[in-house]
Amino acid sequence: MTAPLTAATSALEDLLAEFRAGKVGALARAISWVENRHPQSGALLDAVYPQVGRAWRTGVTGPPGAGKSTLVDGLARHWGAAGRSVGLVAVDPTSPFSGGALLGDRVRMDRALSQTGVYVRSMANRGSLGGLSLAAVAAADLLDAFGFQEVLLETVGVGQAEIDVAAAADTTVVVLTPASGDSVQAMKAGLMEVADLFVVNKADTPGAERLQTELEDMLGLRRAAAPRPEVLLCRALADQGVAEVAQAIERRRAADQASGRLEARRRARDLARVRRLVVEGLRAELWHEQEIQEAAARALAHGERPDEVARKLVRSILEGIQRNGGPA
Ligand SMILES: Nc1nc2c(ncn2[C@@H]2O[C@H](COP(=O)(O)OP(=O)(O)OP(=O)(O)O)[C@@H](O)[C@H]2O)c(=O)[nH]1
Ligand SMILES: [Mg+2]
Repeated sequence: MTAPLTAATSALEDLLAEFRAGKVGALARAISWVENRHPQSGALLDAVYPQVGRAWRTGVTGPPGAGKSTLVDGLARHWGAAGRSVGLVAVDPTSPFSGGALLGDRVRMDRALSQTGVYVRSMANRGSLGGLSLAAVAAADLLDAFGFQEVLLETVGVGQAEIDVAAAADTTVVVLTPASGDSVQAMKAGLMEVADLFVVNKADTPGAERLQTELEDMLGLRRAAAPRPEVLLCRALADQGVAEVAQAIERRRAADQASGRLEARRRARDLARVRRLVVEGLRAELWHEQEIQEAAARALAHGERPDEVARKLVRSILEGIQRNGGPA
């Protein structure tokens, strides 16, 4: 067993050396490691952790087709032109009607790629939702540790996992469009709670001002105490209003930094991540245990109820941990 272990260690060391030397290829490989749950990905993230925390993270979320990629592309170009290095994680859109959305994203983002200092990485929307979120957040950490000053995270805001990813940012931008029902969808999906800033995109189409007013009214009712999100109009496709969105993001984070809200949010983010990693780790460790599966199958075959079986199993697992001296 010595040889494979040594090989794994040196693979990690080689990757780290190249990563620290600023090689983009090493960054790409590092992200693949976390995406594919490479056995050394935990050690990799531990090793770069001291360099994490310098970047500003902006999450951009919203319904499919709202113009998130177009806006993100504009923000990347805006910050790139201002001399800031930008790293971008786009969690692949799943909109069934677009089919070629990923390719579309790549084509639109090529403009950003051609700008020096902008790195774009797409991640596949596959595996468990929790796994996706964790991989995307880990990718953001890697971009941060690599030295990018601005880290952008694009996710489709339709499910809880995407909202979690958005909540993993320092500042969360929710993109909506005047297309009917978007404001209702925003409330339903819990996007109202995660948003630090609303962008009403496609303001060249009818109903944009009305949606802006609706959102402002809702925010006035719901969020009187917390800092109230600004609601901006934007035409991302024509690059109109994008600079204003960037400035609003900068205003918001300066305010959150001054108030201590940013620090609190980063702490909450780390805590949530530990919690999810623990759950995921336990699930991976335990559920594959042949014994547990067999015990569950036996109990069910004896007519025990699923809830009862689960309770008993949890109790016996905890007893096992205590016999072994408790958690480390
Ligand atoms: N009219 C109009 N169309 C826009 C605007 N911004 C983006 N679009 C178009 O809206 C469509 C979707 O844009 P994307 O940027 O791919 O939207 P998205 O939210 O990233 O989409 P998914 O990632 O698939 O959820 C594209 O055809 C864009 O050209 C805008 O300001 N006005
Ligand atoms: Mg997109």
